Amino acid sequence: MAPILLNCMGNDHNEYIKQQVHVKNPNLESMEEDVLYHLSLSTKTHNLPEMFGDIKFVCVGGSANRMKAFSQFIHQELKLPGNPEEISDICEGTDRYCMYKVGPVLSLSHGMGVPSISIMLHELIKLLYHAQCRDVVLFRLGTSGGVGLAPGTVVVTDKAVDYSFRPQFEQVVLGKVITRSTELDKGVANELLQCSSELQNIPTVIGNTMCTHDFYEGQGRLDGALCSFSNEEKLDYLKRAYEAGVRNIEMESTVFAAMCYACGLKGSIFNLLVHHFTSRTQSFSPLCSPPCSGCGLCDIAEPF
Ligand code: R2B
Repeated sequence: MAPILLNCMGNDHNEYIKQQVHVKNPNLESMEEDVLYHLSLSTKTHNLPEMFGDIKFVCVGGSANRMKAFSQFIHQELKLPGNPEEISDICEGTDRYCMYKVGPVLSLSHGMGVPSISIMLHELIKLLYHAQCRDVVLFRLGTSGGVGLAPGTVVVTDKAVDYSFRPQFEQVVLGKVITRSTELDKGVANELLQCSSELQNIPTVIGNTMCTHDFYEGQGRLDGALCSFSNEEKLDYLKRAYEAGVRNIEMESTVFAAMCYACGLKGSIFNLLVHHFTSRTQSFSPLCSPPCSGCGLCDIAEPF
């Protein structure tokens, strides 16, 4: 048990426990050292409570450059002292992920796809636990493809769903499939929607986000190195996804939601749509907001 907990007495005890970051692994208690290998940090070589104990918001996104730019933006927004250009990468000992801390905000990259974000999340959640962080909210700020929505729209995720539109994440553990809930924090999602209503020119909707394990065939694209279906079959699948409430497709949401939920963290996801899926062959369209009707793709971004 973290030493700080031993001092916690009285009526606030339950609230205190609720706000803590939980890990669901009894083995961690007896380990002399926990090496957060892909973050290039360790409980022996770094004072994690001192470095990270004040973290309240963790923002994760796929690209290293984008998360650096985001941390510089937050630095300016929070009017922190120092030069935002000089913010350094805490994980510079590894080139797997990057991490920037600006006041109470941590900004991390997670790469592409479930395996990549899952490794980062294991180590991030242990980091928050070792640092004795409390009352932390995690956001995934992603890019994705829209279903029946124009590029430039932001989708705040209601439910993160799998390829069959089910709100669950399947993990293979010791050869068996374990199913975990992908419930996200409704309060944070509503706050995000509320904030977006105050921003002009950024249409924002709430909807289900489908997570796939592949960018090409897995998302019904016709332009990968392999394609085992027709355009009609693709459109039929997208139509069924739309009817099940899916408004965008990406590659990380279900494991993000499942790990946040299992560890008692408030998790929320919002994705900018950089393209949509109703085009005949192309994966990408320019980011047209409002729809330009000149790129040949925007005009078919209507709901089915
Ligand atoms: C969105 O963009 C990436 C694929 O281009 C992937 O990480 C995702 O979810």
